[in-house]
Amino acid sequence: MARSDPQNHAAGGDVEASGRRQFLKRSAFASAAIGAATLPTAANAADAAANLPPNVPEWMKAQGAGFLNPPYGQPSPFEKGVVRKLPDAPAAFPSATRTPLQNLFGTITPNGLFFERHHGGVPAINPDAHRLMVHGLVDRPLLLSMNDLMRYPSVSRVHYLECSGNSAAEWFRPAGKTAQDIHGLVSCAEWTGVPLSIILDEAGVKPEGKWLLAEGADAAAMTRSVPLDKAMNDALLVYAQNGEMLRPEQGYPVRLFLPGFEGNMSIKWLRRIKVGTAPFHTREETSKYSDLMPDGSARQFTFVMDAKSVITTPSGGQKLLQQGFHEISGIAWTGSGRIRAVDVSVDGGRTWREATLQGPVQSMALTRFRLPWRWNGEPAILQSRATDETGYTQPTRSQLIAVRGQNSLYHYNAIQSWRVAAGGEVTNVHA
Ligand SMILES: Nc1nc2c(c(=O)[nH]1)N[C@H]1C(S)=C(S)[C@@H](COP(=O)(O)O)O[C@H]1N2
Ligand SMILES: [Mo]
Repeated sequence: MARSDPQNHAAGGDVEASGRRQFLKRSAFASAAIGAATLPTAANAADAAANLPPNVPEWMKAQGAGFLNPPYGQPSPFEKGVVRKLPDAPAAFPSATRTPLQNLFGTITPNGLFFERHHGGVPAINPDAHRLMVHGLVDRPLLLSMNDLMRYPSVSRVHYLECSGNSAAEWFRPAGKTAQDIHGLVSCAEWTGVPLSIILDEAGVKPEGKWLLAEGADAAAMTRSVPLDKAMNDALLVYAQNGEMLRPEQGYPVRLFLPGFEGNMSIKWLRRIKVGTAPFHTREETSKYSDLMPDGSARQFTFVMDAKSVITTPSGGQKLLQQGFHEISGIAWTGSGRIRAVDVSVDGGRTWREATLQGPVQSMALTRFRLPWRWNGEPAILQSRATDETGYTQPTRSQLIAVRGQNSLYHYNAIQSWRVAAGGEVTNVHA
């Protein structure tokens, strides 16, 4: 089939994935108007043809492989290019890896591809040796083992998580090449855990308690202040992700999860919650995670992530192999509830069409959008623009910069532009 060159796939899984979609469409529509089949490029094209219908392929003539040992499943070896992106330069200390958004489907990020952001590396924590302490302005301080925590009533909810530093390099120039480079610090999962309100009620927050301090058990001792309202409303103490216990890199054995808030506040490896009267002004909310404005003032406690979207197919680094039908598809999200609409432009924002949203559209979760498109082979600029249930619409780059200036790093949510060249190559541009 089209997937005939695994080396090429490893180097640029996005291009190859686009080839695969072409192949699937050809299969579905047989020899209809979609376009002529591309022959495999492998040297052994004759062998490949011998495995195509109506012939019986080699792999039907012998017993298949046995079970894996260790018996934890892995993707097909032909998908080996679909991986988290490590930092470009080997760093003394690990910082972040990015999700290959252009290779994913639907809205759930597989656990092995969920982005990572660590300020002090990943601690190795034996859950039996871990405790969550709840203290400060409470009637009954708690010291909870994982067994204690997991006895409380639990919920499962689908939510995205985005680092507020996502897309930060785009403040200045078109820096990233792929959706993974530019938007890969967002992922989405089904989280399971105990509502924080249950644990706070158990401890009994005193009337003067208004803010929490949440602290992680990593070398960074990542520490943030959380308003009590948020803690009582929808915050979770999460121990499972997409049906299995958290991965070490996502905060095993327990993390705080604050839906719709900047990722930094969802403290991993959570060891301590202290109730106080006011914010604690920790390092991570004074020197970092504040936004320097054009007038020299700094915005602090910018918790809610504004609406954002990106077209993942086609996207930077991919190549349209032929003219004619292509499905434009991408993801949209907002920290203010549900996505209400996504508009798509193929002419750099002059005209817009409303995309179809894949339901159910869940609150503070990635939402998949799709729009059919016929590419006439001429250069095009593809954009998506998300509007959320509050009526807020994702800004253009110039609208965003007009308000925020270019002194800050966090909370870049401008409309992304992908240029499709006449040859089909897709690149990141600032339109
Ligand atoms: N204890 C601890 N919690 C942390 C961090 C950290 O370095 N240490 N990084 C934060 C940041 S900046 C982000 S964006 C998210 C990333 O979560 P993930 O690695 O599960 O994607 O975790 C947050 N929680
Ligand atoms: Mo982050």
